[in-house]
Amino acid sequence: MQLYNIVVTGAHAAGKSQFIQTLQKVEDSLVIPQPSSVTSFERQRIEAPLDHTSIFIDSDVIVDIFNLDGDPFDPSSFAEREISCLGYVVLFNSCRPVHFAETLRLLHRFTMLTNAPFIVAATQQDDPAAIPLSYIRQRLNLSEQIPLVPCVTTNLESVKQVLLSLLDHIEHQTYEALL
Ligand SMILES: Nc1nc2c(ncn2[C@@H]2O[C@H](COP(=O)(O)OP(=O)(O)O)[C@@H](O)[C@H]2O)c(=O)[nH]1
Ligand SMILES: [Mg+2]
Repeated sequence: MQLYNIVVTGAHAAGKSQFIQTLQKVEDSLVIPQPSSVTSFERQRIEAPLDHTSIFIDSDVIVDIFNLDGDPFDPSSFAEREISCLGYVVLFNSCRPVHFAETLRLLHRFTMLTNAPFIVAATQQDDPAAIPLSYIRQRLNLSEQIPLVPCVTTNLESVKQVLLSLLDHIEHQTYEALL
C-alpha cells in the first residue's frame, strides 16, 4: 500500500472546504472513466474531518487530500506534507475576480516551495456569471502546460474529474522527466 498526499489550496471562498466535503460523499468503490489509468476511488474513512479526506485509488494506493488555506497561507503547514506531496490543485472561484491577485501570489508562493506538479481548477462554473476559462488563464498568467479545468465543487463527478486531471498531469510530468 502506498500513501500520497494531494493538497488543495486557493484564496478565501475558492471552494476548498466544499471540494473536500463533496469527496467525503464517496462511500463505495466507484468506477472512474477514462482518460486516466485509475479505475476506482474509494473512501477510506467515513468520519473524516472537514478539511481532510482519504481515498483509495485502485485498492493499493491511498491518497490523503488536505485543504491548506491560502488566506492567510502558512508555509510550515505545507512543509509537513511536502515530502509525500504528489501534486496540488489551486482553486480559483470564477465569480470572484477580486481574488486574481491573491491567487497569483499563492501560485507564486507554491512554486517557490515545491516542484510538485499542479493544476488550476476554476470553481463555481455552474454560475451564469462565471468568468470564462480563457480569461482566467490569461489573468493568472498560466502557461499552456498547466491544465486549467472547470469545476463545480458541489458535484462529485466534477470534483473527481479535477483529481483525475491532476493525476494525468502528474503521470505526464513524470514521463517527461524520464525522457
Ligand atoms: N454554486 C457554486 N458555489 C460554489 C462553488 N465553489 C464554491 N462555491 C461557493 O463558495 C462558498 C465558499 O466555499 P468554501 O468551500 O467554504 O470555500 P473555502 O474558503 O475555499 O473553503 C460556498 O458556500 C459556495 O457558495 C461551486 O463550484 N459552485
Ligand atoms: Mg474553508
